Amino acid sequence: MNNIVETYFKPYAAILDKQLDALLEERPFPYQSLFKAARYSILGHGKRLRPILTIATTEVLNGNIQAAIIPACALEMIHTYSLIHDDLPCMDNDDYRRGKPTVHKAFNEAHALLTGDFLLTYAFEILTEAPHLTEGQRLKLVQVLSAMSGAHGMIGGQVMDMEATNQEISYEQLRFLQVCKTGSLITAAIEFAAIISNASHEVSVQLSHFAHDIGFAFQIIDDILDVTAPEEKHGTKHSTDQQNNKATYVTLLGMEKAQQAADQLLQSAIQKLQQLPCNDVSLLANIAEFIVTRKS
Ligand code: GRG
Repeated sequence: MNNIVETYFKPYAAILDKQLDALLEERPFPYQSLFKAARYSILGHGKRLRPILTIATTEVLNGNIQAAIIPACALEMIHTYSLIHDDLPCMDNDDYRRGKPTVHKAFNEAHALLTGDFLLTYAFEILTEAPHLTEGQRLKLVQVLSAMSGAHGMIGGQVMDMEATNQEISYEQLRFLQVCKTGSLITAAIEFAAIISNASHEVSVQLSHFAHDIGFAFQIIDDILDVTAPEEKHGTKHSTDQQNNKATYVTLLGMEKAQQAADQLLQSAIQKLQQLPCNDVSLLANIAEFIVTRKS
């Protein structure tokens, strides 16, 4: 039984929460509502998959885990900003996220927009000051995060996703848009660890293939859960993809084939791990398995 959630996710989620709490400390600023909304959106909720992938990959590569904490927080800030903006009425118009009202419902639309903007800009600020890293490593982290979250990564993916609403798209179009939209930040999480650990070019490339497989599997399972467990996933009884009339792996492949595709990607990801020159890759294999077997 894969109990990686209890043994790894929960302890590191607590460490990440403590760090995020300190980074977003609420003080009597005249604009303190911004910090209130940021804290509301990011603290205490979410699986923390991306930051934990950075920490776990750093551990597998024998890197300095302390050096991975701030970069991991930066990733979670970018991820949270993307969720806040994605939930806005001009995009998916969702009322619930992470088991509670979305930021624009709990505050208002302008606050949600600005809170997302704040987390986006703050992520880069904290990266430039991240401890235990050289200037060169910080610069590479900034390069990777901006590339993966920008036009050729997450934002480009979101644009394709928006334009595909109410349209028939092919499996290949769906795969490409999801690799950009969802896969990019998962790739960034793994590439972060390679930078922090000074991994060789060959190891970085092999890890990016692993990241591709788990990112792809993550999205397929996300689509399955949208149908089978919408309440656990969104806090509502309805499939948001169906409501928004979006093509998903489930609508294009059917439930059974979508599950088979995720299982195959898990096997492929594990094979890639086994080719790494590392003593023990079981931590990453367990996280890959969690991605495919999770229930929310
Ligand atoms: C608005 C710039 C902009 C980008 C949005 C990634 C994204 C692009 C939007 C998220 C929409 C969405 C629900 C995509 C499906 C995959 C996904 C990212 C799910 C949420 O990630 P989890 O399951 O969430 O890791 P938690 O809450 O656990 O962190």
